[in-house]
Amino acid sequence: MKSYEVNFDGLVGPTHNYGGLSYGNVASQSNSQQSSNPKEAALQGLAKMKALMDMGFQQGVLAPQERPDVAALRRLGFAGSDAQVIQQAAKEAMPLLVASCSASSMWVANAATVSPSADTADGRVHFTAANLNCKYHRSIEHPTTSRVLGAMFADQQHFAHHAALPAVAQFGDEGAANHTRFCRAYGEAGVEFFVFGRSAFDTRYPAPQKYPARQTLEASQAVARLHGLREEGVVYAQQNPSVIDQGVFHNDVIAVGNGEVLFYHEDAFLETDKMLAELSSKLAKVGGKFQSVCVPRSAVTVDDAVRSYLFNSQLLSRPDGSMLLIVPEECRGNERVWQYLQGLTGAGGVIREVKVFDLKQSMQNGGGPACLRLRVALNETELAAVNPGVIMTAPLYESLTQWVERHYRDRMTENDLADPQLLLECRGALDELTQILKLGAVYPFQIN
Ligand code: SUG
Repeated sequence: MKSYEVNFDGLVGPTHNYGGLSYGNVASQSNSQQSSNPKEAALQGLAKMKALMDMGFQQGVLAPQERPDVAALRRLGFAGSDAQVIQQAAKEAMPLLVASCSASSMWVANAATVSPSADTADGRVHFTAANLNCKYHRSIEHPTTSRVLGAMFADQQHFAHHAALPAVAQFGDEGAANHTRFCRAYGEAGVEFFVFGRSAFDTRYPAPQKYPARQTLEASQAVARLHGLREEGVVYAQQNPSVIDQGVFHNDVIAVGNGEVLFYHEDAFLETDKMLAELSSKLAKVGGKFQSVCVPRSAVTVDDAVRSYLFNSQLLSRPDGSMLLIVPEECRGNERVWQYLQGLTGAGGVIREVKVFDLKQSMQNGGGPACLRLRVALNETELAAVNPGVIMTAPLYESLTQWVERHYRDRMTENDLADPQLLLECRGALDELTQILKLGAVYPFQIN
C-alpha cells in the first residue's frame, strides 16, 4: 500500500502580531512591539502550501484559533460583555491581552506529537496535543487544537487522540518540534526520536542556565507510552543545554530529519556519538540504513543557525530517493549558511536541492518552514479517512486566499488588539473558515 508524509501547515490567524511573548526565542524578543502584517503572513504561508502541493507533495491545512481568547481572559477575572473584557484587560493588564491575542497556533509543529500507525501497538495513528505550558500564550492552545485535530482526523478506526499531558512544568511538552521519525518508507515501522531539554526528576541531566528548557524527558516518555511505541522503536536524546542558552528553544531550530536522514548541527546534542549509534542500530532492526549529515560549527555557528533558521527547514523526499530542503529566505541572507548550502547540494550527497521561501512575517516571531507544519505519515486508507476539507487543492488555495484578502488587516499593533471590533472581525472570519474547511463547530464562540 502507498504511504505518504502529509504536511499540514498552520494557517496564520488574523491577529498575528509581535508581542515579545517568548523568552528564550531570540526573534520573538527582538521584534517585540513592531507592527505586523497579518494578511501578508497568511499569504506567505499559503504560498508555501501551494508551492509544495504543485511540486507533488501531499499538503493539508490546519485552522488557526479564536483570538482574542475572551474565555481565557474571563478565567483570569475580567468580566462583563466581551467588549468590556477586552477593554478592561487593555487598561489593566495589557500583557495578558497581548497573550490572549497571539496567533501562535500557526506554529503547528508544536500542536501535537504524531505517531504513524506502523509504529503504534493498536495500529492507529496517534496524536497527543502538546500542553505548551512553558508560555502562557501557548498553554491556552491545546483545547482548541484537540477539537480541530478531532475534526480533521475523526475516524476512530484509524485515528486515536490523547489529551495534553498535565499542565505543569515537569511535563512540559512542545509536540513535534522535538520529535523526529526515521524510517525506510513512511508506511513501515520506524524509529521515533524524542529530544528533551531537561529532566524534571533526574538531577543527573544538566539543565540550561539562562533560557528555559521547554521539553522534559518525562513528557516525551509519557507520549511514547500513550502512543504504544515499542522500546526498540524509540530513542531519547538530550539537547545540548548550551545551545538552548543561545536561543535554540526547540530542537527543530538545530536539527531536522526525514526518512533515513538526520541533518543536524555539531553542537545540537549531548552524547552525540552514543545517540547516532543507537539511531543507527534501531533503524537497522527495521530494515533502514541511518545516515547523518553533520554541519560543523567551523562552517555554521550556532548563532548563524539561530538567525538563519537553516535547520528549521523541511527535508522532503523526492521520487528518486534524493531530498529537497525548504529553507527560509534568511538562509540566503547569511553568507556562511548560503555558502554551506551551495557546497551541500553540490557534493552529490542525499540533499540535492534547496528551495527558498519568504516567510518573514512568521520568522520575525521565531517560526520558520518547519514550525509551520505538522507532519502526519499516512497510508492510502488513512489518507482517504482524513476530512477532505483540509487537504490542499487548487480550488481550496483560491478560496483561502480570497478569504484572507476579505478578512485580514495589513497592519497590526498593540493598540489594534484593544479594539473590540477586532474580535467581531475574527469571529466572522473563523466562522466562514470552518465552513470552507468543513470542520463543523470547533471554536469556543461556536460551541458555548
Ligand atoms: O513558541 N513564537 C513561537 C515560535 C514557535 C516556533 N516553533 C517551532 N520551533 N517549532 C514560540 O516561541 C512568539 C509570539 C510573540 O512573541 O508574539 C511565539 O510564540
